[in-house]
Amino acid sequence: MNTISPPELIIPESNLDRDCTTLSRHVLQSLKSFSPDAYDLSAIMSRIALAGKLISRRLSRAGLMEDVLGFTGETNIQGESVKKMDTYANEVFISVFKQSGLVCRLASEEMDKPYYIPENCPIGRYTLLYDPIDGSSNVDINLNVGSIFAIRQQEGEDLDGEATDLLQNGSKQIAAGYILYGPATVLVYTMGNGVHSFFLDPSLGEFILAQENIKIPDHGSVYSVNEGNFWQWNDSFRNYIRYVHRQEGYTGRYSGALVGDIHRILMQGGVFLYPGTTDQPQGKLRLLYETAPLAFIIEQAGGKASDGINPILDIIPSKIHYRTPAILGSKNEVELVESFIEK
Ligand code: AHM
Ligand code: MG
Repeated sequence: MNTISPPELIIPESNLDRDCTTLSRHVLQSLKSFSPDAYDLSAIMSRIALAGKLISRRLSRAGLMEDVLGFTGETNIQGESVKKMDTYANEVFISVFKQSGLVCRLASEEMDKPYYIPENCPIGRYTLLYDPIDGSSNVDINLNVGSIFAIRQQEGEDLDGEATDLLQNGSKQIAAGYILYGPATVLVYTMGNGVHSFFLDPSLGEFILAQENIKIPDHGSVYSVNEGNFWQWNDSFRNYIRYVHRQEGYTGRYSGALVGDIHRILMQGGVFLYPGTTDQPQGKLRLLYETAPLAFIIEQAGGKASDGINPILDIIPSKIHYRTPAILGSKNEVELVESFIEK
């Protein structure tokens, strides 16, 4: 039989393959399936990527445009002043899922109750949980911020609109990740099969594979915590910090924006902490769209995520905006913090 041999390649195949490994292709590749579910997840990730591109574009022009920086004058369900970028980014995520037939319901830090996209609900049974702009106090000073997301299956009919089916532990997350808006825009995700990162190539407008199966080192020199709260913590955390101050080799790094701090620790090791305080015994961070997605990432990378006693992924929230103390990072560093906590 006559076969036509492929033309000789001038550019090494591996380089081209990598350049062509976009986020949506990677999702299909890593699910090893062309099933409808795999296509759904790939399409959902593409829409999240589009949200990331839109937010990244607006952030990069923020200082040049009217009405991007500063506050809206409103307060969200958490009692926090809302920034204009918070509102914009929240609406971007809703908008990218309109007419998608994919995500029926979205729940975010900026919305009291979940938002339904009715036209998607007959076929789209997924819920997107997200923090549209995390660390938004950094926006006005041109420092890094991030978006955090998780995808869960909608279970049951949610007739009362309270979304009680979401009040389950983190093992219900089908996928989770974050987008870091730094000098470059980076998207990191997991679907329970390792942690993978993608850089936004502005000339292509695509997220291109940067690193597969990222592993967090077991040890790391960085501890990342707001030490301004020192006198509001209980003794366990104060004693841990005193210990760290006396040890050689530790260094403090805290940007006030969780995604950047976690990304540093994912890549280089260390530990991030947001303990409970006297004013807020559960800490500041919310489980469903902040700590649970990041815990999924950290654990998939071989690290550990705990509230001091229980794994974050085991915690069952009592409400959508439920908060939890958080200790995330290298396995040995998280265990060191836990060793100071009285059970
Ligand atoms: P936000 O979602 O309202 O921006 O709050 C979350 C942020 C985290 O990114 C960051 O780790 C933390 O709040 C900083 O809080 P603090 O200023 O209390 O240290
Ligand atoms: Mg947040």
